[in-house]
This record gives sequence, structure tokens and C-alpha cells, in this order.
Amino acid sequence: MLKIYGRDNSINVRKVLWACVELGIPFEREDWGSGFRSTSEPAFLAMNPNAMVPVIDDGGFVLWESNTILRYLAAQYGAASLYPADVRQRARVDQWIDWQASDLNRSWSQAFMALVRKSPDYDDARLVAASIANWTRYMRVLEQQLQHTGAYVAGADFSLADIPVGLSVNRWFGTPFEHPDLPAVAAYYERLRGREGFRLYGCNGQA
Ligand SMILES: N[C@@H](CCC(=O)N[C@@H](CS)C(=O)NCC(=O)O)C(=O)O
Repeated sequence: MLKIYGRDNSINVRKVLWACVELGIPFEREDWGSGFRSTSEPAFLAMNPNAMVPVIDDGGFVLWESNTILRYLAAQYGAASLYPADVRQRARVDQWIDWQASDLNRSWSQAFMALVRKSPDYDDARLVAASIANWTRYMRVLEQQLQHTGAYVAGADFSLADIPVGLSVNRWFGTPFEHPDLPAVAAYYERLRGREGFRLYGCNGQA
């Protein structure tokens, strides 16, 4: 059975858990990471030298990096609807997965660490304001895209990209500051609530 290593309050672990629900993959999970077993233990470092969760072990095939894990699971467990075989459609899904990891995810870190984690190391009002401004700029890009598709981030159908992007929208609404009105994002969030994977793993953690 697929083994998942990582605490389920981590946004990156929750991506994998949500994907397993979408793909109907049974799994076992072990708690590792902040608050649980340390990822600096040699046994964990042997699986992921970055000391980060999630890691999966699929019948001896060990893999880390959450978005790579999503792509692997979709390809291996055959949900073409989540990760299309058509090269251009697949590239569109990849575009939004990579955008979430490289741009959106980076934009919120200062604001999230200060306002949700309440970490004194991040408590700099000027930097928090800059982070919110940058985060909002990316969320407006998402708003525009969702207005265009009228449904999901890569088009009319739910895809693998909606997992990282949906978790990001959860983080947006869960971070306390004055949010601008983004009606297509709000409607998207409601649409995601209809999915079992989102209800189970999309909105239950803090990380
Ligand atoms: N690029 C990595 C980032 C993973 C990451 O940042 N994981 C965090 C939790 S969200 C972590 O392992 N933190 C250390 C810990 O929990 O001990 C991925 O997407 O898998």
C-alpha cells in the first residue's frame, strides 16, 4: 500500500492526501515533521535529504517534492481527467501547478508567518504589507483566470492543478487581513467544497 510520510496539517502533505482521494488510492500515513517525529532523523533523511514532508513510498519507489508526487500519482494511477494526456492540455495544468509553487506560494510567506503563525521573526509591518500586496496581485491573476474558465483553474474541468491552487485559496481566506472582493475566487472556493477530497484535506490544517 502507498505510504505517505508527513503531518496532515502541512499544506504540502495535504496536496498528496487530497490527490489520493481524487484518484481513489488507499494509503497509510505516518506523522513526521514539526510537532511530530523530526525529519532530521537519519531514517527520514535517507528518504529525503531536504528534511521536508511529504515523502511517499510506493512499493519501494521513494519520492519527495509534493507537486512531483501529484504528477506521479496521477500518471501511475491513470486519471487522465486530472492530468490530461494531450500535450497542450497537460502543459496548461502544469502551468498552474508551477505558478502556485513558484509565484503564489512565495508571495504569501511573510504575511502568513506574521499573521497566522505569529512568528516574531516575520513581524515587520512594512514587509507584511508588501507581502499582502504581492499576494493580492497574484490572486487577481487567479480571479481573472477563473472568470475566464467559469469553473476550474485550468479549464472547465477539475484537474490536478486545482489541488495546490485550492489549498492556496484556503490559505488566502484563512489569513486575517482585509481581503479585496474576488467573486470568481469565492465561487471557486464554494465549488471545491463539493469535493470529498477538499472537505477531508483541503481545509483542515494550519500549515
Ligand atoms: N518543495 C517542497 C516543500 C515542502 C515543505 O515546505 N514542507 C514543510 C511543511 S509544509 C516541511 O517539511 N516543514 C518542516 C517540518 O514540518 O518539519 C514540497 O513541495 O514538497
